[in-house]
Amino acid sequence: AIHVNQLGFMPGAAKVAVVPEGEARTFAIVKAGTDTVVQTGTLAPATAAPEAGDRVRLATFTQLATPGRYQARVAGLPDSPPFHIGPAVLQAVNAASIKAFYFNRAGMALDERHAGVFARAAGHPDTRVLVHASAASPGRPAGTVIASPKGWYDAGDYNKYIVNSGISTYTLLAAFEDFPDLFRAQALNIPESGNRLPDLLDEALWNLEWMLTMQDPADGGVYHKLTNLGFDGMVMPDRATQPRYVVQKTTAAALDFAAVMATASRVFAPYEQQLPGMPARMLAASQAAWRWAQAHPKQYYRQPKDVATGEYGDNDASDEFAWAAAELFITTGDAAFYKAMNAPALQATVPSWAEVRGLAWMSLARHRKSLGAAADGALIASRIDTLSASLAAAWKKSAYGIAMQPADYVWGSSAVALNQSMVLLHGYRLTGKREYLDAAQAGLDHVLGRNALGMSFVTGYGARSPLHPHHRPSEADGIAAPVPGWIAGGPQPGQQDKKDCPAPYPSPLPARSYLDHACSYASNEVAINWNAPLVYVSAGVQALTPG
Ligand code: G3I
Ligand code: 9MR
Repeated sequence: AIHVNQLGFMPGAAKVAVVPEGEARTFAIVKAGTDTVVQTGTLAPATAAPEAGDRVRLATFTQLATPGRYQARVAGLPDSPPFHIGPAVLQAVNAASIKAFYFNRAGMALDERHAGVFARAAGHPDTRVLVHASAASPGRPAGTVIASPKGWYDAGDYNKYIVNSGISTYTLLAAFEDFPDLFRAQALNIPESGNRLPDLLDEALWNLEWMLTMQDPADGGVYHKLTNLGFDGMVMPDRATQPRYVVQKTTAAALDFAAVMATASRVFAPYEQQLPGMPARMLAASQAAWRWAQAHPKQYYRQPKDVATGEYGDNDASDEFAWAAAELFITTGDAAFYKAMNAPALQATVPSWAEVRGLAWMSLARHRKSLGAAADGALIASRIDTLSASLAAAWKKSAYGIAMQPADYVWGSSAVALNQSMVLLHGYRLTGKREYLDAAQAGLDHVLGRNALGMSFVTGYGARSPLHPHHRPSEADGIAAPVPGWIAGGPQPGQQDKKDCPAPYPSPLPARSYLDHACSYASNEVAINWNAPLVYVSAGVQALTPG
């Protein structure tokens, strides 16, 4: 089959489809459902894709810029799924990818006016949360009851994890910092819509307010997670009523918290009137968490024996230190924080929940014009440019025309592609090198259908998208369609859920090891840290693609 981004392209975007190796040497683009040819072209030479076990050719039709609905056609193959070209093609998926966070809100009933058929009762008020023995302190001995309401459920499960909330919330705030006009004009139909705060910031605030409650006011330490002892069954939130605990303070939680609160305090600063005192409160919380981490630099997460939920464990906090330092430097201007980053020794890498040094560099790049003299502007630019160049080199070599390498197919591979695109968009903003923008577009194309499975991984978007994500509300709500706007983790060969799945995976190959079954938490779960870069990239491609 021919694989293509199933939503479509901005008129000025690079436009590519993937065609299996065969007799044909040419392709055509037709008006969807007709024989009207609007463009023809030559297929590129076939190249091997080890991650997918096949050989494919690229069909490039970048010149086609006339808005419309099209299909790619190659002799001997079925036409591709239809796609659009137009300036608004990404608006709906961008809005839906943010609305997904609203659908995962803890402690709030989703009413019909905002949630439509996905309306549901409130779950997890989290107003009576127990301090777990692993988190006990003199002021809060084990069994102390605290309130820690709001926030988003992490994923397909109903727990709330600071480390993963950190990168997710940051990425939404970063999208706002980079593309404010787009988000100021956006209406998401969430309960806060119309309240003089952009909807994206209202959504982020729902989680920031929860995060603030995860800090122990006595010492600035931050609990790693708020969780049941074990995972819930496949039930709606209001039926999941196991006791909830805050578990262990960790260095990673404190530093991710410090980074996000420092970021939030500058993003919300212009909204002081709407949120009196909030920016200052966030900055103070950030600084207290930073001080706690300085005093506890190696409190790594160790899952207690009686706790079985997600770990988000990480035995290296050096990148979290650097990230928190960078955000505190940007927000306060205090050169001591830049020093603490140890910038000359810090490389840039593609971000993930466990690996956040790249976030430091992206934030510095974004604010480079207003940083104090302490910051090395040339170094900042070179870190982003070097990482972008290496991603672009991989993109050029890859058979499917993406930056993804076989080893990038890990748990949450969809988000690896999108975080690569996020880096590349920064590279493009910084250098204007067109190939960075095109490589970023390719990552978006990958998750929207230009992949070996021919699937858009975003629920409700594209001709073929996941129907059975590992997402408790989607399974338990009695509605056939999954909750829309969620990106599935995507293919990866680990198959850690095999024992829980009645159906076998179709293939062990990295790019094909995927099951559209609710059992498959290792390939078909949804998660806030995978949706956040979808928000960023679908906004960035929209805002930055010229013409
Ligand atoms: O770090 C190693 C690396 O050295 C090695 O090369 C690679 C090879 O597979 O594995 C890496 O470890 C992986 C780790 O993620 C770090 O990315 C593990 O194999 C992999 O099992 C682990 O997956 C994590 C998964 O939880 C299981 O712990 C995912 O990243 C993480 O996104 C996921 O998060 C879960 C939460 O725990 C609970 N809520 C749902 C959420 C999404 O599934
Ligand atoms: O639902 C859980 C999912 O959120 C996690 O990512 C995953 C891995 O930690 O675990 C899922 O829970 C499964 C558990 O690990 C094993 N028994 C079946 C559970 C799914 O219903």
